[in-house]
Amino acid sequence: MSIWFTEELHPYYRKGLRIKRILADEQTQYQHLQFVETEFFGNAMILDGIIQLTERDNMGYHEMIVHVPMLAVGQPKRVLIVGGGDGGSLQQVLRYPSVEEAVVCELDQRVVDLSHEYFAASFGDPWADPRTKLLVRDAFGYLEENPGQFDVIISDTTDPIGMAERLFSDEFYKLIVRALVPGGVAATQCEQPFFDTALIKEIYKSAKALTENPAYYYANIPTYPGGGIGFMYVSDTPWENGLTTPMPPGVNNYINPEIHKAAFALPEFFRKELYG
Ligand code: SPD
Repeated sequence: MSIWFTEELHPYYRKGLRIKRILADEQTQYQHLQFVETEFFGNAMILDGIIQLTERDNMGYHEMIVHVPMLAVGQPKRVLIVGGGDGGSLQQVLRYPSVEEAVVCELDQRVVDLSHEYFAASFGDPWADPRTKLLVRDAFGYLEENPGQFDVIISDTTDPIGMAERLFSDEFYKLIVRALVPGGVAATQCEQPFFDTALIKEIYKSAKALTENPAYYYANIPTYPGGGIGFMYVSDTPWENGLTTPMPPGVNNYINPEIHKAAFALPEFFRKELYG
């Protein structure tokens, strides 16, 4: 018998994964949290019916959301991850010997606890690293309290639905840029060019009003709608600065210098929409 999990983030588009078994299924204080073992993609985390990551293809997401801003800065010391309670971005951030502190501001402790259990084989235990500081709280207040503090900020969030909607607002981008040191870089989860063109244009407008060199880039992740997801690079520092920075110690499974550069090349329909 086969069991299929079907995601319907958009009312006109569905995708499915065949699953072997349900590992955890609970309603937390904030959301419906599920972990499943899939046939092909390893363990997966699902929030409110939307696939957040799988063991097999998360590297495209985590390596790209982390290394593009980190390499552009060069020697990042203080890093903030907004969301990211699964530990995947944190694992990549901690590869940099220059990092002195990695703050993770995650709202839902259960995401951290269950990811620790079900993604241990993929992410190890980044929470045990002495440089890690986990804050279980809303990121808005934390950003407000910490202007000019971070070399890199990574917004590793869910989709803009319900309480996460404001993580895609102009107000949020203003707070992020305010929390960066001069020349610091933020990279944010910024949805899908086909399905979310209008939203991405709005976010680019905000980023452009706040910084000199924002840009959109993309990664292939088969389990996300449309087979991939994009990121907004937000900074006065050009992303190209990162092309000549050596990769941190450890193994990459997605990013390499060619992918790094090519990720900023956009399909023509979308390039025109975004950059005119
Ligand atoms: N449509 C799915 C978008 C998921 C983005 N969040 C991923 C979290 C991985 N750390």
